[in-house]
Amino acid sequence: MSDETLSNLLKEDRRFEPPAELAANANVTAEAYDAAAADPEAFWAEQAGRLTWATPWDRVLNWDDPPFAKWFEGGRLNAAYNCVDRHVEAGRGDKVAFHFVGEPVDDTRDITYAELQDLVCQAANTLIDLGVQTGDRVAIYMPMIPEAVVAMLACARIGAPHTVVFGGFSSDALASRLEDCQAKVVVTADGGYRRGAPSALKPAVDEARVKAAGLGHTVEKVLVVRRTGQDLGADSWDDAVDVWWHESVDRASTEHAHEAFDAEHPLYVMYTSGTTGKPKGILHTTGGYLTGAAYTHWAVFDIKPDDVFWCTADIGWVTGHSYIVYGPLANGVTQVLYEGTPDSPEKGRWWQIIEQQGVTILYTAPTAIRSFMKQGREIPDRHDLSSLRLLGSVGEPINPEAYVWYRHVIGGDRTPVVDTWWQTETGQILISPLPGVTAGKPGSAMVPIPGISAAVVDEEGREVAKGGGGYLVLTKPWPAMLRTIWGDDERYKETYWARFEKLGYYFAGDGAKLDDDGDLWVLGRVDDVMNVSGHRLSTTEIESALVSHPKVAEAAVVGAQDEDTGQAVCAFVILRDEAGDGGADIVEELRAHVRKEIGPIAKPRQIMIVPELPKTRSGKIMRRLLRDVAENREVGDVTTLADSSVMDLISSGVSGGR
Ligand code: 6R9
Repeated sequence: MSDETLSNLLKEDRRFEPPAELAANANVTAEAYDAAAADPEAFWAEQAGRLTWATPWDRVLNWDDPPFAKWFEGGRLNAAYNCVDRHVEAGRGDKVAFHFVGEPVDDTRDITYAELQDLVCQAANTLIDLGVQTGDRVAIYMPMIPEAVVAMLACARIGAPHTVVFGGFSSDALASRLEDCQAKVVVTADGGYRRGAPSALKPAVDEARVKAAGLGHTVEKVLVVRRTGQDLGADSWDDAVDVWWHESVDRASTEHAHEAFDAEHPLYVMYTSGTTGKPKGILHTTGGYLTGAAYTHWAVFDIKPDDVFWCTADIGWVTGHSYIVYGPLANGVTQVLYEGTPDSPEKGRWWQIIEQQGVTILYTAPTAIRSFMKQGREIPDRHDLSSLRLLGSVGEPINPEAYVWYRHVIGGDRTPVVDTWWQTETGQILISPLPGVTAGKPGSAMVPIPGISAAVVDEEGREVAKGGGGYLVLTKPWPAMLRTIWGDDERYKETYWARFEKLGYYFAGDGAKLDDDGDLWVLGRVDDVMNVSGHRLSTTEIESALVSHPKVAEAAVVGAQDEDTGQAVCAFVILRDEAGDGGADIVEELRAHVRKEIGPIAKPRQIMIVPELPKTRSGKIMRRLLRDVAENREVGDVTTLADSSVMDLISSGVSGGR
């Protein structure tokens, strides 16, 4: 990308200074940046000291054979011990680890660290009874219930890498993952609750087991939590394979002597979709990953002992791994774990939970924020949200308007917003404001956190000047980085390291821009950049321009082939509830608005008003499917959509036009 590229940088001049009290007591101050930059390895070694090691490491980083990193070489530790037992040993066993809030109202339960320790030991003993040995893989396919966390920690405790698969994924998706990582055991539930009704999970595991067998892989045992008690059908139980959790884990011993594993012992495999071909199994290991997750959770969220932290991600997404399970538990905090959706049984459910549980830090995704904007501020306004002191965002670039709304309506203008950039592959937050240091700028992820080296570079890997745009790269290894793609070192090198091989940079696949202050704006995946009459335009920028219009709640922009201009801008727009149908001239009004905000070149050729947008479970818009609609093609594979009926709604109901 050249400098002319993405030249329509958002003109954002709003700044939000850290609140004085937060700044005065912040975990991290501005000095941390220089200290870490002077000696990153010493910095990360200091952070690794947050953990309890059975054997100290000999070498902080072994980068002799790039891109294969070894962090804390020679060190040994147990991740589950670090997340649970050591807090109990330190006399904090009575502290609540999770305020669990089930989907059925009133289905709540508190689990202390001491109780969590018992549960994890029991589950570890059961997994061992089922034949799981250190190094075996265990798949977890569950709703958002405490047993999902317990299962993950039990795996970590015995050194059996877990692979968590979204409960919303199909049996095909599950089968291919079971086969790819050769999972020996699956932990699941009869079902979970979704919008007030039980929704079965176990039948999908049965199907996946048959499909995996067809691919030549045998799953030996399935451990089943009884969550909904729903009828699973007569032939859904195979005594040779299926084991009830309440008949095994609940009866198992609460004593389990943990063992320390090598710092590079595999902790988990998390599948993430590639642009082509089969999903990539991202491998994370133990010592470096836990260091990165624990430090960033403490630093970016300014964690204090009395905080009540709520990360709304699903456990089947990397955000749930790093910021529900490993980071927060390593730091011994109290969290909310919520099973349900934001708007069931009523639209204010999240705000009610914040009020009831006294949540102090909320970490969620822009897609959720935009859907609350769509519903209007009256709903959160009915609740007392004054316990909140910090807000976080992850998953996509946050549109400046959504950022300001989040800060103002949810945070009462008291709370900093940390826009955190990272990936499944990076394991930990890498680029983010620090709440006690950074003056926040709506829409910008700001600068790399201490200890991280990132850059925006051109095609040749040269750093762009301030005001320029290009590719986001990481120029030095970091502790929670992926170690490889499970079973495919070549694909690992090819996907992440080949693009800037000579320079040894990690290619993140995101486009970014540096503004005149040197702050970073992530513009989305590089394949989301369009070329209109030779001008490079970012989908994110046009989407943010649309969202800044008072009638618009949400927008997705794609480039569709166009005979005249190469690509043309096509926008799909959801209106705010209070805007009704937007009025007869809504399409022209919005086209004019984009023209005014960015320039004539960005004016959409087509705007379609739609009721919903296709999204993955982690809230990312699947633009590939919208491109199919914009180019009048049959819509492609929808198996990773959170709600696969959305595409029918869009295809049948598109209105508006040129
Ligand atoms: C944690 C997570 C990674 C991709 C990443 C980027 C996008 C995530 C972002 C963001 C702009 C942010 N992304 N956070 N873009 N600003 N704060 O989302 O992991 O599911 O692997 O997605 O998400 O495009 O490359 P993952």
